[in-house]
Amino acid sequence: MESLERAAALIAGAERLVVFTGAGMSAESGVPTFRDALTGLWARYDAQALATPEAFAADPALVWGWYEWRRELARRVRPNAGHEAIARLEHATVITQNVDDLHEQAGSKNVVHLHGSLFAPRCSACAAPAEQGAQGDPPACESCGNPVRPGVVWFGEALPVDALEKAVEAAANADVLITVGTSGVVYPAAEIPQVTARMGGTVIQVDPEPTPLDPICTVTLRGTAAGVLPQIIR
Ligand code: BV8
Ligand code: ZN
Repeated sequence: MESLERAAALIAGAERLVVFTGAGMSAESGVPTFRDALTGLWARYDAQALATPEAFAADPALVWGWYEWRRELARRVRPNAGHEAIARLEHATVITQNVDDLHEQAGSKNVVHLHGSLFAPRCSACAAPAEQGAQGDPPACESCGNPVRPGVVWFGEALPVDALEKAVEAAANADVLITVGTSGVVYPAAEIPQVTARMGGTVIQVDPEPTPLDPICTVTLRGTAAGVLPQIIR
């Protein structure tokens, strides 16, 4: 059976479906992936160096400015046909590494953010949620006066325990997991599809490039999120 047909049949027959997404999911909405060279003002920076507590401590205004730029971009873009196809899977658990809200904008209800969100800035000291759009580079916390930080998980930081637990449980119970647009190099997120495979579930991958997840995938579709997902999600 041709791969697209095989993937569509596996998805249609799935009882406990999980969709695991990375930056490639948002690429066709106009959001640069982590590995795309950072554009324009940020071209000379490396995302992995900027996305750390050390970078924020060294230069809060620079790191805050980068996230404000990404938040404004995320606010302007719209879900693509891939997000809309996933939103048709009403009972699926969507586990995303992305910090945009495109799955929610497309209508997905059960979205787990492993790496936080651009839309949840919080105080770097008392963790009080901060007003989006508060003035300052970065703004000062209204409760304790300390700097506000982006609400994302940086390299070297632990993932939110509740999100990780929910994701591992969903992946362990899944009979089918679709992994879309992730390079599968960042841990522990990259474990998620591997948990499904280890527990005997079927993994379907959608990515234009080879990834380290290839060996655990029953079906790999070499294409893009917006190009492939509407063909396999009926
Ligand atoms: C932790 C939020 C410990 C921030 C992100 C050495 C070996 C192994 C591990 C480590 C190591 N040294 C350090 C580590 C741990 C580290 C890690 O894994 N490092 C990697 C680089 C080796 N992990 C951590 O630090 C994690 N924390 O381990 O904490 C701990 C434990 C307890 C207590 C204290 C501490 C935290 C990691 C989270 C970092 N934050 N994002 C922000 O957004 O700014 S990670 C970020 O990059 C993304 O969220 C994503 O997870 C990751 C990779 O990005 P992808 O989504 O995969 O995107 P990428 O650009 O890489 O690839 C795009 C893919 O899409 C490609 O495959 C491409 O082909 C495809 N594509 C392109 N276009 C399309 C497409 N697909 C479909 N359609 C298209 N159109
Ligand atoms: Zn505070």
